[in-house]
Amino acid sequence: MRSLPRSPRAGWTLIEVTLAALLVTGVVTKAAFVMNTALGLAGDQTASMHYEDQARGVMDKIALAVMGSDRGTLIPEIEELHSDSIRYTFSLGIEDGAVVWSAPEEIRLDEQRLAVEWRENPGAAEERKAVWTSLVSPLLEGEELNGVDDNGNGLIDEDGLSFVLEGERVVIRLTLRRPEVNGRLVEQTIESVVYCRN
Ligand SMILES: [Ca+2]
Ligand SMILES: [Ca+2]
Repeated sequence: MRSLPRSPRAGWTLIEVTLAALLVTGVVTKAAFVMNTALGLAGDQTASMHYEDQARGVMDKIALAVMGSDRGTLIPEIEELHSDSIRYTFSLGIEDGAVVWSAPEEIRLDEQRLAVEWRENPGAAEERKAVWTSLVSPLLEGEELNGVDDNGNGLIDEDGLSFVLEGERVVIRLTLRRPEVNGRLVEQTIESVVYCRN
């Protein structure tokens, strides 16, 4: 993200500050909302803030990767369906008049459905991988595996990490969760809409 140029005048008006804040948050997280459930005990609120920070950090990494990718290289290509993984490549620049492409990369829910994994050259001998979080919920907050859209977001039985292509937009949804000592679940859900740069 680029920082906004400073105003030559002394101080910003409230409207300017509000617009700047909207622009900055809007670049990465166009439509973000956080839902908290299963809260109530004193310690839960602190834990909730911790997971919100972590969820935002992971979402920022995913969103930046998708924003930097080339729209035409995204897999899956089918629109409107949710997927628990996304593959992409991005331009490294122009050399001798031709675009030089990156190695393929993938962000996915791992096979145990607990971690967000980033992989470069997925499945190949030279695969590199990193785990971005291992606190993913198997299903998105409020969703149960029953063939019904329980949380009312238009998707049926969507995973704790999901990608939906809608034209030029990619909608990313993520729920992190951890059972607390007393057995209560703390969940944090973030939804971001990003546009590919190319
Ligand atoms: Ca749903
Ligand atoms: Ca369901």
